[in-house]
This record gives sequence, structure tokens and C-alpha cells, in this order.
Amino acid sequence: MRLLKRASTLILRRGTYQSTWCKKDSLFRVHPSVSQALAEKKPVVALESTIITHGMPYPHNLSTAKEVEAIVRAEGATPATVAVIEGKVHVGLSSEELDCLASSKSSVKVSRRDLPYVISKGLTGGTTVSATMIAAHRAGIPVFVTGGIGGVHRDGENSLDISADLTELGRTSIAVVSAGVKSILDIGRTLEFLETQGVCVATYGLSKNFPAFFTPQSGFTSPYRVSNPEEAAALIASSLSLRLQSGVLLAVPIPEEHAAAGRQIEEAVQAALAQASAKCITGREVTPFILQKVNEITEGKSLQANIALIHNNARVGSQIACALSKHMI
Ligand code: PSU
Ligand code: MN
Repeated sequence: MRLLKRASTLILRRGTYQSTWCKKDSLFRVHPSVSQALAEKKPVVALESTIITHGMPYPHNLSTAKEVEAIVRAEGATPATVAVIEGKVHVGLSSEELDCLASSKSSVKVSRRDLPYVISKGLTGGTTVSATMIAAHRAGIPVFVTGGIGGVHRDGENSLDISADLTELGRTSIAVVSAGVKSILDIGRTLEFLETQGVCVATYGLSKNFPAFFTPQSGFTSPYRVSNPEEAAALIASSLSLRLQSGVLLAVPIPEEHAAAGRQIEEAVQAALAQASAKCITGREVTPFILQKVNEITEGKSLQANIALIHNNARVGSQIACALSKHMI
């Protein structure tokens, strides 16, 4: 409780400082609903947008983005979808901005390294976990919900293809709620890398099993477990109080009612991986090849499971944001 109170002061101070900073800074646009909620110390949940621009086909991307925002509101929090629109970093989008982003065919996938370029060129793009963490943290938002984070790719020890999401988690103090990482990545090395980066990883639920996006178990375990929103909020509050300046990763397993489809999808992932290897597909071609094959093999079931787990993450993340904000008053 004492830790939570101290964390609240910290968040409060940072929020005040950052909303002033954002007003002066023309590169950042915080939506009035978001700045009002932050000023009133109400719970806010940041959401990423690469999932809209690159993760799902139109119009499922738009309907999912709107459903996720509606879930956040229904849980009593304010959604703040982050994106780059015509060279400005937006924290919180209007309905029209969401429509434009979802139907745009020229959006850039914006990670930390891409921000200077897209801003200087006035471009539009969906922010990955790393870029969303940066923007949400600047706005003073402590909780961020996504589907899955990037990780260490298979053969990453040779290619060094390691998602900037992992290094961002090591350097930016925000809690990321996700369904773990896809099994097309090297999950063991991803967890090792997160440890090296000092990221506190906890599974949300009944076991420490670290989830693999479509399935509740990856064969690896998280170092910790939290069983409800209050425990998750206490963990985040401790991290903020300690001023570690690194993030927290909360891994939420896909709900059991969707796990059966998830296991079938996982089999398709393994088949697709074998095909990619047989066809000597390498590098950045691998992920799009696998995802397309998986969608073909499962006749669209992978998209449905993807949507279901994002809905669930939005619910859990909003409950955590509400629990955290209650302790802040
Ligand atoms: N994992 C998914 N779906 C996604 C992504 C990851 O299951 O849409 C997106 C997220 O935006 C994540 C990004 O931050 O891909 C990671 O990309 P890269 O591996 O290139 O760092
Ligand atoms: Mn990469």
C-alpha cells in the first residue's frame, strides 16, 4: 500500500510535467479525452497501431480497433490509441483518424528507429510496441495493451534479428500487457534477453506458464505470476516507485475457450515453418510467409483467435489500469 501511494505521487508528478511538455511540443498531440482523464487521475490504457496498419486485413483491423477501444471504455478506462499521423505523434485518436489509419495503404511500420524519419517527412504510420511505449510514457500513461510483442527471431543469435520491443522494455518504464510472443519466434531466447534487459516478466493467471500468443503454454515459464488486477497493479506500482526506468511485461494467456483453436493454429504454424525451411525462405520474408500460410491452412481461424485474445488483453489491461489508478487517489 505504501509503495502504491509513493508510486502514485510519482505518476502524478510525471503526468503534470508531461502534459505541460506535450502542449509546448508540437510533435506530440494528446487527444483531449486522454489529457482530461490524465489530469483527473483517471485510468488510461495506451494501445498500439501496427496491429491496425500491418497486423490485420481491412476491415477486420478497423472493427477490432474500435471494439478494443469500446472494451477499455466499458471497463471504466480511457483508450489512447497511439499512431503517427502526418508527422505528428498522436496519443488518442478520433474515430475519423482511426478510419483513415485502417484504410491507408501507405502507412509505415513505425518502431523507435523510424520515428525521426517519419516525423521529418510528415508521414503516417502505425506504431509498434516500442514506439507506442515511448509516446505513452511521454504522455504519462503507465499501462499499455497489445496482442503480442516482438522477440528474438529463430536463428537470432546469428542474424541479430531481435525486436526493438525488447530493448524498449529495458529502457522505458511502462507496463505492457500482451499474450506473450508467437511461436515463430525463439521464445526461450526472448525470455533470456528480457532478463538481460532487466524486464520484470509475470504471467497473469493461475500458472507461471509463459503463453505463446495462440496457445496458453509455450513450454517456458515466466519468473513470476500475478493472479488478479490488484496484484498486477502492485507490481507496476513497485516498479514505478523504484524508478527502475525499465518496463514490466504482463503475459496474459489466450482464454481457454479459444485455446482449442489456438492449438490447431499452432500445428499450422509448425507446418508453415517446415514449408518455409523447405523453400529456403529467410530473413524478413519469413514472418509474412508464415502468417499467410497459417491463415490459409486454418481457413481464417487464426485471425479469429487473434481478435479474441486482443479483446481479452484489453479487458485485463483495463482492469489493471483501474486498480492502479484507485491506489493513486
Ligand atoms: N506480434 C504479433 N502481432 C503484431 C506484432 C507483433 O503477434 O502485430 C507487431 C507489434 O506492433 C510489434 C511488432 O511491436 O510487430 C514487432 O515487429 P518487429 O519484430 O519487426 O520488431
Ligand atoms: Mn526484426
